[in-house]
Amino acid sequence: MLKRISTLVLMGALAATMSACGGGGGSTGATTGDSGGGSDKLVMGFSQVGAESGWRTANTKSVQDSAKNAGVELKFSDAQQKQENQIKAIRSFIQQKVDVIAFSPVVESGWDTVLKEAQTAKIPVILTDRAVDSPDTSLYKTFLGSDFVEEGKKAGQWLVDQYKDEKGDVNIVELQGTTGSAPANDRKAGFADVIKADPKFKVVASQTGDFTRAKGKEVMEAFLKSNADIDVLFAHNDDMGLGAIEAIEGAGKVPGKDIKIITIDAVKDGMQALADGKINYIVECSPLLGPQLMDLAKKVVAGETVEQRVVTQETTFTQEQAKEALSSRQY
Ligand code: GZL
Repeated sequence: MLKRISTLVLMGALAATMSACGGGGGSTGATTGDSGGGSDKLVMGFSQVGAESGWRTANTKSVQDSAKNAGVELKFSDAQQKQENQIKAIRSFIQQKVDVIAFSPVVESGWDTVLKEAQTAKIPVILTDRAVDSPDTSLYKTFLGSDFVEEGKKAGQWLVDQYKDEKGDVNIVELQGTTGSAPANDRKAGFADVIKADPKFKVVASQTGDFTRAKGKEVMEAFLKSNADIDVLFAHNDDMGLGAIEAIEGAGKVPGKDIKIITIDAVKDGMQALADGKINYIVECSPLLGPQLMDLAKKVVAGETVEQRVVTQETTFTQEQAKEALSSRQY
């Protein structure tokens, strides 16, 4: 009997040790991924915004493929664009004692409490893709993502250059990204900052399309009904621009000609529309953050100092450049 009890005690101790070392094992309900079971792999809890756009799908693939290539055990959670689901997932990662937490915050505000819980649990956090507006930058180790203000400025500058000889008003409608999100706030600000140079540029309507094709089409239909003379559409992502194209064609107008269209992302469908002349200019926003994320995670877990801000490199595309680039696009 004694032998049996001692064996059980030993097995219990072994199981406890295994679950502590890699944060493996245990189902959280909110996440998917390799159950692991205490391997010595680095364990990352990743909370993704959702699957709202082509960009997001490509970003998810980049993170998942990079985790596999880097030998990182990934616990992945899709929040369906709801902040409360991201907060639940982060709490679940804390309970599982993962080695590092990474997430793309769906909106900028409301993260301090849960990030403080991660800090108390001594689990480092990496922001990827989108930022938070907390003044306490000790709550995360680094922010890897694009400069959205710069993206908005590039979109505005193209418009200013295209219409430099225009004498009359240039009526612009704007499809904003998800309300409260960093890309929506910053792209809007960057664009407005550039076009304010000339009062002929008038934003006659601006509303969220939530980064989705369906909502972009719905809002553009409303814009077309309430504005007789639209010259330009600025859409914060390709997907809303593609939805708007359907609305513009449904109204008997020619996208890219009757209404010039500027979008941001440069996903394959957007680049195809640009090559076809239905979109006029795209500012790239790369979703391929996976490799850099895994590299940063390993450094952070090893206690190395990393830059507080890592800006992804990206470019812009005209119609001709899209025709050349299409065949080699990764997303
Ligand atoms: C930008 C990213 C945005 C994309 C959209 O980094 O957060 O969210 O521009 C996506 O396509 O939905």
